[in-house]
Amino acid sequence: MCVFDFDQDLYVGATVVRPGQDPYARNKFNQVESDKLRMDRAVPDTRHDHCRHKQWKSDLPASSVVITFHNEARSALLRTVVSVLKKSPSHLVKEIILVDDYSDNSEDGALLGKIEKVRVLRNDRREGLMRSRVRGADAATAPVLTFLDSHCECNDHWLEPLLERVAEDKTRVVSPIIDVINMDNFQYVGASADLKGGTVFLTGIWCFKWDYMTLYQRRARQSKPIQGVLFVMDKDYFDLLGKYDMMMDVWGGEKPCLEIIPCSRVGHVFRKQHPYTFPGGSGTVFARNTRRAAEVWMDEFKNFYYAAVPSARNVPYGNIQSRMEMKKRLGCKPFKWYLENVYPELRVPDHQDIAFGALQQGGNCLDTLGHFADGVVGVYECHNAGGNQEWALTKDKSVKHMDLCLTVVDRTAGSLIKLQACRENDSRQKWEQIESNSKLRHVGSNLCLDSRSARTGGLTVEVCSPSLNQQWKFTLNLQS
Ligand SMILES: [Mn+2]
Repeated sequence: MCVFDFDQDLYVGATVVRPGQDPYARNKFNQVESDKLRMDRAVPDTRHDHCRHKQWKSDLPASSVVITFHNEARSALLRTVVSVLKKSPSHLVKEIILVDDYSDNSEDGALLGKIEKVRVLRNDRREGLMRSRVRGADAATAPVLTFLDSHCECNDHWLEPLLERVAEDKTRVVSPIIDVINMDNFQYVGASADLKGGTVFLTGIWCFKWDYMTLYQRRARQSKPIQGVLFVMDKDYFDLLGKYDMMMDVWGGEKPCLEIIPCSRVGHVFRKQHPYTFPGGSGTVFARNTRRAAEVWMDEFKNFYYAAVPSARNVPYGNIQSRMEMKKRLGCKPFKWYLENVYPELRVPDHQDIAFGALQQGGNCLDTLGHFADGVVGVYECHNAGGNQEWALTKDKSVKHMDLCLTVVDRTAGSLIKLQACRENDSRQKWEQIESNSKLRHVGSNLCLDSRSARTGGLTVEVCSPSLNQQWKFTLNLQS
């Protein structure tokens, strides 16, 4: 059946939220708002201007789109499928493989099987995201695989630039810029706050960024990993990399190199709480996967991972011998090489650093707010993308962002802290962590870093007290 003949009202209507029911209960996003939308609703073209004039090759390899889901809201799943069909040149989508990971209602997936190009596979027990994706990949018949989350909406010409890159170089794993679909009102908003660092837009290459983000993010907000919302790769290359572990790594936040293609945009419903659950609990699975990834790929840098996630040391990670052999067989470069050549702008802690990363207070982080020398500092919602929220406490007691240091210009309680060029032996720039690394005290004045005036002026120093405004935690304490 042509996708536009599909009876949306019948399909979605069977699972609507009843009056009195919590619209967030089932999906952790507002299902009522999702259900209201037409399956082929228009979304704004969020691409950069220069993308709109580009001509994409038409002789590209076709792709099998693999969408895995478990108890997904029907309206969201349907929009995902429809947007793939509507926004892709027909000859480039060979099939859409829906892998139903044992949803409560098998009809969620089965009914969609009537739509053109859609094939439905159903697991007979919960397998989790990774094995489900591998199952879909094994069933795929096109030369290129596209893995897609089940609550996405593809934007204009999303597929061509991705396929073009993979056609050029089969060892590429590529991804679009992920736009945000608001989980409360389902507005299609634009690029994710996590990308605020901006480097993605300029370079298009984002290797190891996810490792970095998840590495810090995990400790920073105890959150689930950033999932591979969408990525595209050559099927043979996928098989070569040893599917299962590869998938684990991708999901766990680790991959050899993922390239962002800025002219490709896909919207995704970001949720604060990921409802996708795993046998044994996602925390355990995730810890195991990331520890495996760290052990296989990160060489001596794995120590930063353990510093960020001390409890990971106690997580059994199984046998990694075959992974190490694969790494050798493929001639992978050491992690240090990637850091220096592929992602030189990533700052990793150096031997001068005592603490590193974001300086957190609840969900907020110390932020330069884009200011430079003589500017004040404030707090902003933590985005875990480094940038203006990246700080280090060094052995010579400075709190640094690049070559700017937190400076106490006036040693009286209530005075604003300024960013100034770091100077050796300037007592106005000396700080230490006190009370189990939970506060930052200015050494010369014995006053503490405080956020009480963050909204009205900026961060200040105040008489040290048990106030929550003075609780700060670095992502990574290397000497604790
Ligand atoms: Mn998702």
